[in-house]
Amino acid sequence: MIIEKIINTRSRYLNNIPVKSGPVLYWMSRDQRVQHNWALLTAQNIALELHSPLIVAFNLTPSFPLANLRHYNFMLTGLREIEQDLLALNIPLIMLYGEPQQNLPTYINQNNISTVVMDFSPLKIAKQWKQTLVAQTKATLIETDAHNIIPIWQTSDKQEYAARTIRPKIHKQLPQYLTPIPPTQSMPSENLPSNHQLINWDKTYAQLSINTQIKPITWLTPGPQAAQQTLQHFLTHKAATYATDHNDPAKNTLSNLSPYLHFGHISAQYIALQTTHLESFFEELVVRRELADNFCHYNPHYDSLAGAPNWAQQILADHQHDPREYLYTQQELEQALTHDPAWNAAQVEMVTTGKMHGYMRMYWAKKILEWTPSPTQAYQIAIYLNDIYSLDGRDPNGFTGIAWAIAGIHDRPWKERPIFGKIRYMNYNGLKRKFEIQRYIDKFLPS
Ligand code: FAD
Ligand code: FO1
Repeated sequence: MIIEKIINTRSRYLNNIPVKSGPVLYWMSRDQRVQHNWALLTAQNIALELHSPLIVAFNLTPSFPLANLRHYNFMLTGLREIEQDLLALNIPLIMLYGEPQQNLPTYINQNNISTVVMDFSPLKIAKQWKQTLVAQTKATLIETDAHNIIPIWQTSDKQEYAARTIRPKIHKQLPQYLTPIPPTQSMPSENLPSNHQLINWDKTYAQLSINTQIKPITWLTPGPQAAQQTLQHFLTHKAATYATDHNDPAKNTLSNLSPYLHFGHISAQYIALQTTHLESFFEELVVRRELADNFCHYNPHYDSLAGAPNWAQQILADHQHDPREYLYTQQELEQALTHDPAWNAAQVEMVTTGKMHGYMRMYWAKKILEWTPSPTQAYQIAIYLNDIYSLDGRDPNGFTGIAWAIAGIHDRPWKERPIFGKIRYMNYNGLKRKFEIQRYIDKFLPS
């Protein structure tokens, strides 16, 4: 298989150093799994073609924004499983600790790595990590989008206006990209150096200096195996009622796959191949999710009001000084001390379980806009609370969901009203009219 065929349209060069023989490194970051991982497959195919060693490295940084013990526990438990999955294929997993800007160039140069494959992330932090590498190494650098079914740069070369504009671009290319994913194979036994040291996980945990106030969750088991089981459970018990019930917070029909998708424990393409018949689920998993990556990739202000469309920024500014009937501080919101039991229940759900029902997330964020002094503060508070408590937080879906709720990203202008301007409005009566919202409230608030 010639190299050019391996580096197909799911990958792109980040520098113009031609591939040459020598150790191949897959720097695993966003897509933390061994099977159904296009970045690992790209690295493996290059290594096999060049009869070179294949190594996988994960750089553990204690400073991932707003991450704490709840997230690191989920992620590290998954990585322990991944180390075993790689060993079974004679592939070593190397754990680097600290800042990747220092660690990766050093590791690459000290081990004469000739090719580095990285998975794709649209977030600024990942782009900064990679920019440092491009400047500091002589290795060939390749980026593979292992997260999206259609590589972000293939779907569209610009920020899309809404789901309705990206949907046809996605559906047109699905026949080419929504294909079965080849298995990650076993490497020759000599690929695993005889002196390879397993990761000391106790030491890894011990050296993590992170916020430990927010406790890990126990209702969801981390890792690729549990992700598969969660998918099967969804397909067996929930898929049939997803279309009618997925917006109903009083019902339990969501897949609970978002923490696994966020940490890459499961491939969206693998899920999509099994859910093409579930139209509304497929729409969320493929169109909405890949629209979020599109927004974060092409809009550097995805995490602030500056990223909103001009009509929204203008209208929110016009209503900035409208009287607010209710005003809450970040602490009051964090402690679910508002006058609204449905909002408080959603906040308690997120704090206690690490996951808030998708429909309530829309309501939750919109009320933060209504009950804080300015849209800028609303943005900051929504991102902060979503990202310190949600297992699936710190994710393009989160930045995009908050931008949709507060600043009308991917939405249209609605009838003008106080505070919201023309941003879509949601209220408690709507919840009462549509759902048995009291059942949701009773689940999370003491009666
Ligand atoms: P399911 O309904 O079972 O959906 C399956 C998958 O489809 C999800 O895992 C996700 O990958 C995708 N999906 C579903 N709804 C959306 C959506 N609206 N936008 C993009 N992708 C979607 N999602 C996160 O992953 N992390 C977040 O931090 C996050 N924050 C949000 C904040 C706000 C204010 C809003 C309005 C939405 C947010 N979402 C976020 C999107 C959505 O609510 C979650 O992806 C979904 O509820 C995750 O639960 P699930 O996997 O059980 O959902
Ligand atoms: N990715 C890493 O490569 N190293 C980390 O230490 C790391 C920590 C982390 C903590 C919380 C979280 O939600 C994600 C985290 N990630 C980490 C994964 C992250 O999604 C990917 O790094 C992406 O590339 C960034 O978008």
